[in-house]
Amino acid sequence: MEYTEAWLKYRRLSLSRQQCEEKQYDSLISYAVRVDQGLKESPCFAVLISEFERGVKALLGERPHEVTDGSETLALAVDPAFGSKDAYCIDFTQKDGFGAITAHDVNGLLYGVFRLLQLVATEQTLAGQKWTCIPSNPLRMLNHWDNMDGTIERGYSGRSFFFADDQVLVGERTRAYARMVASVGINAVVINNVNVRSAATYLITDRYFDKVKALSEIFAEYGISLYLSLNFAAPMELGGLTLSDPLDPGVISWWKEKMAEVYAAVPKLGGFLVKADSEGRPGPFTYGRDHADGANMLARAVEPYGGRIIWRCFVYNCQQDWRDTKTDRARSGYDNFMPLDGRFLDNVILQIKNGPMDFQVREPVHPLFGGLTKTNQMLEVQIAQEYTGQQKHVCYLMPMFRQILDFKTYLPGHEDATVADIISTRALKNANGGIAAVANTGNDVNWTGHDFAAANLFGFGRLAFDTAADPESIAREWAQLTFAGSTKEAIDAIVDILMRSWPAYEKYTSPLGIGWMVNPNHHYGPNVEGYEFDRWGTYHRANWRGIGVDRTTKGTGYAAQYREPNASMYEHVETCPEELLLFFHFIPYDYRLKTGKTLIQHIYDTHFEGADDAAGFLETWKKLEGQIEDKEAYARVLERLTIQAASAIEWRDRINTYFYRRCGVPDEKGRKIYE
Ligand code: GCV
Repeated sequence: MEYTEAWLKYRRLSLSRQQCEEKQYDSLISYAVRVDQGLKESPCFAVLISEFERGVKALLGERPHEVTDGSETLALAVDPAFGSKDAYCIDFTQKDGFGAITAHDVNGLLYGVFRLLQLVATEQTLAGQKWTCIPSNPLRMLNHWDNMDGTIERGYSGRSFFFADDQVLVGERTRAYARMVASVGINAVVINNVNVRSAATYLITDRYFDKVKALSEIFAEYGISLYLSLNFAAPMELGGLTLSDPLDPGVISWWKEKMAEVYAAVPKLGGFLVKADSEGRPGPFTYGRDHADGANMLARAVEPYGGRIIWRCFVYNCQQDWRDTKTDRARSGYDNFMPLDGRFLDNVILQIKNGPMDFQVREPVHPLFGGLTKTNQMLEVQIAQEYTGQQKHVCYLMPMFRQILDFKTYLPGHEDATVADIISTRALKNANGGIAAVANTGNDVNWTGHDFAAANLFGFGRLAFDTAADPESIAREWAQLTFAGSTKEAIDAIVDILMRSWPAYEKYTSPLGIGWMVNPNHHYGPNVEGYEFDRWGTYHRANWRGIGVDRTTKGTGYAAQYREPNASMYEHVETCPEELLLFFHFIPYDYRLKTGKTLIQHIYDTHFEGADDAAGFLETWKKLEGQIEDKEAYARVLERLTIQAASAIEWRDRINTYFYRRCGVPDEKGRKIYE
């Protein structure tokens, strides 16, 4: 087996005929299609019918047949009057024994089919039930950081299945991938790393057009638009120009011609993702231009083809001096982009990381959300677990993402607007918006290295489609689908581990929002001062008195970037949420938290608790031996949980020892802390 079917196993149900009838599964067997002839020719239509037939056959043992004489028990219909783009409704309430999936468009029907199959695979009763699903976000995107040599930047699941040896790969796995991510509503995919170097710069040349086009066509069958990451210096590297100045007429016409060529060869291309002036990548700053100049120049070039430019706001000074306590990396996104609000064209979307630093286990929400009022915005999260255990540790991220999406921004004129309201375009009524995740897949047999990391891929799709979805329900559905055939006790235990995994990881790693206590470069494992004296702007400032970064008006002033009342909330120690206390304030070790514990005791306690939690996950899993149907998956998870339990002990001891040595305060409970 080269790869698993992840949550698309469709294991044959072991229900009696009567049970199937009670749940109304018998109505899936004869279906009619109510879709205009023109739409039937769309690339997605054949796929959705074959998915439907294949899924029902696998689950119920009988292949459904299409009827045209009005005798159907299920209707698959497209009705443009229903909902909005990609919306669908699964309705089993209308008349006895009859059901329907009605969708706004063919893509919506595909999502409806996948969802119906997932409902059946998890043995939900259809009779009398209705599911109306209108996507929260226009763009639901995965960003792969795959390099053309086959490596993956921050990849923890093997090598790329999009590239090897500077070639684009198009094969069975491409289709299996598209099918898998479409089944949870993903509609856009960037296949190459945002750090565009060497061969990847040539993806927009005829060296690769055939393969890129083939990929875009497979994706289109699953309702997915293909995007590419772009090298801002391409006019120099490909075109032989002496500069890439976005206001230079020669550069402007080079891009215009280039895009005409690209879209003639790959007409289905959705657009481009751009990392500019960040971590050594080229950008408009070199020419004294700003990011609106850069993004708009590209946006004009792709506009005739309906293309979009997704422009990242991860722009900061990565040559900082640790002695400088005024420059604050956290401020940089806002400082660079807030003055440009309103200057970006309609087909530009700013892609903003969830927090102001870089995907730490806990960060405040980026202040550009709620700051910007006239700009299309996308949220960028990371399911590749760069700083959250690298898919060796289980860390289910949907509870974190829900907190981010639910954060109240106090956007002027929309006092209740959350991040979800902004990116969905509900609050700003913008043309474009959505959510992107840095993807966690590779060519490992289970796609994601850790089998449990697939819950983040599945969950991201679900949450992107419905930002109000409940993380625990998502986890349960994923576990039931992926571990079909396992005992109920096993499914309950998996859900319990997933739901406790982010808090556990947070407990045994860096405390109260401070982040960054990892080994430099690869970012795995504890190293309390690994980034303390480096150039990356990632300091915790621990000394013998306390720890934390003063980001109040007396410090770097970062807290003031938020809208009120968030700015005041973060400014004051008393109102700052404690999980972010050290992100915003320097706190002495003897400071008493709301629990009554001192800061130092809190650090000791959480580190003992977190390591115990990780040990508990392993114990639970060991007890489930024989209850997980897929023996290979059982063994793989066992191996990862063993690694995690050992690593959590290393984290616990290093962090506790570091702080004990700093302040000399013993643990109140007298547990072993190494000298
Ligand atoms: C793709 C962090 C990561 C880099 C990544 C960068 C980004 O710095 O460590 O690997 O580069 O973020 O998001 O551009």
